[in-house]
Amino acid sequence: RDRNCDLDSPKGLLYKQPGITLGRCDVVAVTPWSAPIVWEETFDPVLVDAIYKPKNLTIATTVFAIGKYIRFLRDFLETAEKHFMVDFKVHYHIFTDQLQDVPAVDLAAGRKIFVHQVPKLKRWQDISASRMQMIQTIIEEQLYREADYIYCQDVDAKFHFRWGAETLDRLVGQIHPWFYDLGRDQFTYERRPESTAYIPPGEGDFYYIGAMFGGRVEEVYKLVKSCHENLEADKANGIEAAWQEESHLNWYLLYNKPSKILSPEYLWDDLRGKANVMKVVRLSHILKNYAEVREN
Ligand code: 2GW
Ligand code: MN
Repeated sequence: RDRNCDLDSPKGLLYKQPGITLGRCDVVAVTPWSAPIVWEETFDPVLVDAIYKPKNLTIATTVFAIGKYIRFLRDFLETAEKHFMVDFKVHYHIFTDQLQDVPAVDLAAGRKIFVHQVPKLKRWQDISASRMQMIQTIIEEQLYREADYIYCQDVDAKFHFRWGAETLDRLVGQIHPWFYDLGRDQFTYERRPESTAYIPPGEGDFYYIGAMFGGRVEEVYKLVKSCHENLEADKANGIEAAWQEESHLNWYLLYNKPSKILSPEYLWDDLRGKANVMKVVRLSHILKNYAEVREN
């Protein structure tokens, strides 16, 4: 297995010369620690595919479909087959309490579904937070051997446009679509110093969404292990962070800077219409009837 991420120069591939003065001027495409922020027109998809395809990578994606959320799984998978890492080996790892209701979806060659049974926890806060521990376990038991990259996603979303290899990197965070244009003082970080997810006023880069994080398997392992330990430490102290694992994820990514950041194109929210900075919507959270899907 090729675990080496060096970019080989693709031979004989024609593409536009990289510019050093032109480019998108309406968005920031690099962070102050020099990590790319990925937007349409900041990369050439043909070039990106030519670089990554020969590496024979396996990309795992985890998705949880517990209780009523099983209803979102078919659209997630069917649209992923059209737009998510097309022509790459993708292993979907589905965590559910309803094995028999996992839809049969036609998968392209080299793509597979693995189903893992998990219990249905009573509190929704525990359902979303328990993902950190379950992802840690699946990495230990299987993904260290079987995958190069792992992307962890919410199920209540649909793909609409290319979501491809331009997202691959060591440690990848996703800008939350509700906060991308706000100041750090408005981010819903955990603000109580008693929590291990505490972020003091005056700190913070972006508000990252809990619905998507990813990267090299060994890097995501460190992330989920840390978040899981901090969730447990808080529980032992009788405190629960404002947005559960999303708060811990934000703490982790503030002090362990991501090497690549995805613009809101990569996770938008149907509630928000379309924003001018966005030339495409690649994946969006669907409108859902919260009261109905969340009652037991
Ligand atoms: C049930 C009641 C209330 C909330 C969630 C659930 C629930 C979530 C469930 O019954 N079954 C289930 O499989 N889930 C999984 O958790 C599912 O994969 C879902 O996409 C994910 C997160 O829950 P969701 O989509 O309702 O959360 P969001 O999108 O409204 O919220 C964001 O903030 C959350 C903080 O806890 C998470 O960080 C989430 O990732 C964010 O998108
Ligand atoms: Mn969601």
